[in-house]
Amino acid sequence: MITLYGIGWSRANYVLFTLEELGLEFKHIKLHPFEDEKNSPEYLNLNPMGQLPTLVDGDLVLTESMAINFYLARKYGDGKLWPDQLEDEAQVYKWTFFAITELEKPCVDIVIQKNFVDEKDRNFDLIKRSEKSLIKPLGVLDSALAGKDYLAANQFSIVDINVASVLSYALSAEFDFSPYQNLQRYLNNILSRPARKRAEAA
Ligand SMILES: N[C@@H](CCC(=O)N[C@@H](CS)C(=O)NCC(=O)O)C(=O)O
Repeated sequence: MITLYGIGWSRANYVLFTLEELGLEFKHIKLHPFEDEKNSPEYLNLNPMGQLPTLVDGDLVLTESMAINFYLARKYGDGKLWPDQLEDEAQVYKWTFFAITELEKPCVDIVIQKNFVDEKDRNFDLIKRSEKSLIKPLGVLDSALAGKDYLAANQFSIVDINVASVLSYALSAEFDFSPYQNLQRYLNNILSRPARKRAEAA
């Protein structure tokens, strides 16, 4: 039995997308990142960082959203979300690490400031710095997607879930992707998948 901890709008959304894409049954415990329950001794026992998400699958307790997605894709994908060739697998690692090292922090900072902080307390400098820091990596990603629908092996895979999910934070804060036409097309395509829609409703 699979259990996922983490409310849908937290980074648990990356994992929900994967679980839905694979059609897996799971129990969803909607822990909230800003509430105390995530610091209960029971939860800290699973995730000593007191963060979301955490996945429990039988005896395995796994934290770190991207590691969880890699695990699910390899264990349950049956060839579906994980490319066969080593060279394509390398692209899965490359763009996933790119997403969490170059894109995720500014995207999360923007969404927190714009969607969770009252306008009078909003850190506009942080928003500006975050938007600026996205210009170069988004340009690189946009170029990599020229003439392509997916980031690895010309097929939908876990890396598309990972990258599009990270960028969905910026989209939800109405970040302007119009200078990045390839990326905009890509995000529309990946984030309109039925599994993503079901994940958003979870
Ligand atoms: N690197 C971790 C980050 C997890 C994380 O920061 N989660 C946020 C919610 S999106 C959280 O739990 N924040 C509450 C806290 O850090 O106390 C992952 O990808 O799983």
